[in-house]
Amino acid sequence: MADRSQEAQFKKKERISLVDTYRSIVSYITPDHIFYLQVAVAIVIGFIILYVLTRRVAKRVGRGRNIVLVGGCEAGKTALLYTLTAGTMPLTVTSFKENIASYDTGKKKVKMVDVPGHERVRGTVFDRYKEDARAIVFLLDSATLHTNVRDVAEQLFSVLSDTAVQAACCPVAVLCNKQDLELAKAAPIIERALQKEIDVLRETSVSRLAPISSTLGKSSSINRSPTSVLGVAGKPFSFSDLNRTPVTFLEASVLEDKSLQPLRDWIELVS
Ligand SMILES: Nc1nc2c(ncn2[C@@H]2O[C@H](COP(=O)(O)OP(=O)(O)OP(=O)(O)O)[C@@H](O)[C@H]2O)c(=O)[nH]1
Ligand SMILES: [Mg+2]
Repeated sequence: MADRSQEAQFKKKERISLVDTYRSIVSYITPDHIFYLQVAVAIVIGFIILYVLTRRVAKRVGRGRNIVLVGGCEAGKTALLYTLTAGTMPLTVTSFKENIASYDTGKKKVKMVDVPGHERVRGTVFDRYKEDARAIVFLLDSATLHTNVRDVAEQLFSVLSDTAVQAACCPVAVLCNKQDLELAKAAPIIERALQKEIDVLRETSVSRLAPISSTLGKSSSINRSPTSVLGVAGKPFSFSDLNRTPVTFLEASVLEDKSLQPLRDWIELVS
C-alpha cells in the first residue's frame, strides 16, 4: 500500500518536472528564435519544392536513360548491341523481341535497347522505350539502301516526327552500317538520298499520315500532328534544320571494331 502511494507520488513529480522543463524552454524562446525557426522551415520546404520541380522538369525535358537502336530488318542492330556491350559479334537471327544490355561509355553506364526491325513488332517495342530514350541510333544497311531507300526514309521520318522523340529532344545518329561491303554507299551520299525522300514524304505527309505511322508497326501509338512540319516549312528538307532532334550521320562496320569509334564517341557525348 505504502509502495503504491510512493510510486504515484514519484509519477506526479516526474510529470511536474516535464511540465517545468517545457515551461523553461518556452520561457527561453524569444521572438528571434521563432523567426529563425520560421526561416529554417521555409528553407527546407523551398528545397523540397525545388527538388520535386527539378525532377518533373527533367522528366519532361526527357533526359531518358536508354540508347535505343532502331532500323529495318538485317541492318545490324543486334550485332552492334553485342559487339558494343560484350565485345563479340554473335551469330544473329531475326529478332522478335527487344534485346537489352548495359553499355559502359567509360564515364557512365547506360542501358542499350535493340528494337527488332520486323514490322509486326517494332512499333510496339519502340513505343515502350521511346519515352525514356536519351538518344536514338538509327541503323541502315549502306549496301542495300538503293533498293529500299523509300522504306528506310519512311522509318526515319516516323522516328523524327514522333512527338515523344521531339519532346525528349532526342539526338539521333544515323549509322550507315556495313561499310565493309563493296556496294556500300558513303554517309554523305546516303544523307542526300534520305533528305530527298523525306522532302517528298513531308509534302505528302498529311494525306499519308496513316501509312507513315504504320511503318513503325500497326500498333505504334506514334503521335504526329498532321499540321506539324519536319524541318523548315517552305524550304527543301534538310537534316541540319532539325534543332529538336539533331541528326548526325556516321559510318561503321560492326565487323571492324575500330570503325565503331565515332559511334562510341557520339554515345559518350550524348549520354
Ligand atoms: N558485312 C557485314 N555484315 C553485318 C554487319 N553488321 C551486321 N551484319 C550481319 O547482318 C546480319 C543481320 O544482323 P542483325 O544484327 O541480326 O540485324 P538486325 O538489325 O538485328 O535485324 P532484325 O533483328 O531483323 O531487326 C547478320 O548476319 C550480321 O552478321 C556489318 O557491318 N557488315
Ligand atoms: Mg536483331
